[in-house]
Amino acid sequence: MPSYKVVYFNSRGRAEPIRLMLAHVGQKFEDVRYTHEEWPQHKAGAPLQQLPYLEVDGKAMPQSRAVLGFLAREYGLNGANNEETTKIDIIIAIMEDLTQPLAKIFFQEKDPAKQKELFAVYQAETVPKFLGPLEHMLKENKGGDGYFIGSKFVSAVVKHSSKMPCYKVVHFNGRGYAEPTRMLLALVGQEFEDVRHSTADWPKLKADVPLQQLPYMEVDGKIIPQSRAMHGFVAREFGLNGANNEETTQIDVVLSTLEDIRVPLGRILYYEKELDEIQKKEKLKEFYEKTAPKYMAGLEKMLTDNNGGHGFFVGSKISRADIFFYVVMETVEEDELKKYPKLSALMKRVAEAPKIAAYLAKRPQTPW
Ligand SMILES: N[C@@H](CCC(=O)N[C@@H](CS)C(=O)NCC(=O)O)C(=O)O
Repeated sequence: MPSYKVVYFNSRGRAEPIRLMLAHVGQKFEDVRYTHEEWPQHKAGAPLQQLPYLEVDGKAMPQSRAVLGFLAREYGLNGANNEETTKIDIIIAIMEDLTQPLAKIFFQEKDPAKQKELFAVYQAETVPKFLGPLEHMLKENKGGDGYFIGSKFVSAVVKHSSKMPCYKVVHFNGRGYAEPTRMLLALVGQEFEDVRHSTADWPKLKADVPLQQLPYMEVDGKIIPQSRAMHGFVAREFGLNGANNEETTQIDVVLSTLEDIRVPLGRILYYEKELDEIQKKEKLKEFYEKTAPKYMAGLEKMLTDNNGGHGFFVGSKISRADIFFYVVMETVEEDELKKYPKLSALMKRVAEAPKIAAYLAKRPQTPW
């Protein structure tokens, strides 16, 4: 019997889905909870210097989403086929879109009156935008009287036909959230229609788009929203998501670590519109000094741990992890990436893979 230990603070937070999953499957675990006073003395020894992590027989696994995926696959709770797994990924991504703005409202905004105002907008606009489609997805399975995914689940996402599937990727005219999916399709030689909406057209299109946001993908006319669910679907479909649970989990760890870089960087570069050029520069300096190094060093180590870092993140061929890495590093400053020799060399290896090189040579040049 493997021994499990969940390490986190004394709260629900990012550890609770992991604890609930272990409780649900009846797997005993040690529930380690650090106080905020204790944390500094444990931080350096924690993988990626953050919590939560799971220890399985003494081996530490970081990134809550990767841990949850690992357990779900281990206990058969991650869908019975690619369509079900994709639906699960869509639901998890919706829950993230639903909860992410709350951090900004309650942790970043210090003025209580402003908090109240932002929360009212959140309840009036964000909550229905995501809960409406979730209710619909639940009802699609046994009228909504069971769970999101069930034994009689008929895929609402994609139905396979015997002919070549027809792919369409819909986004704005930028790389952004759609680029990992476009690059994976290019890598496997699967043609796709590359639909790019202008921001000028967006207000009149928005109401008819799934979850009122871009990107989304169409496969044989069936819709897959949420970028991570999109590239997950493609990666599983074409065998680029790891050869076993260990490899798939390692890919998830890499993806989540890259998200820990991409999200705060994207916020500074694109979303915090109130920042002037000087403030932006200061924030970027702080990001590159304080936030990026632990994740970049963590990635360099993950790469080095596989074949000495001379190949790819997982196994012996390019996977979804390397493609996502390439896309995120396109927004990281070149001089910062140069500090990590193995990662820099991987960037080059991915760019030089023949199908990727052909795709990069012909894709539209856009600022983001
Ligand atoms: N979690 C979603 C986030 C998608 C998202 O934030 N999309 C933005 C563009 S990058 C959008 O559609 N913004 C336009 C709007 O909300 O009106 C994903 O990964 O696909």
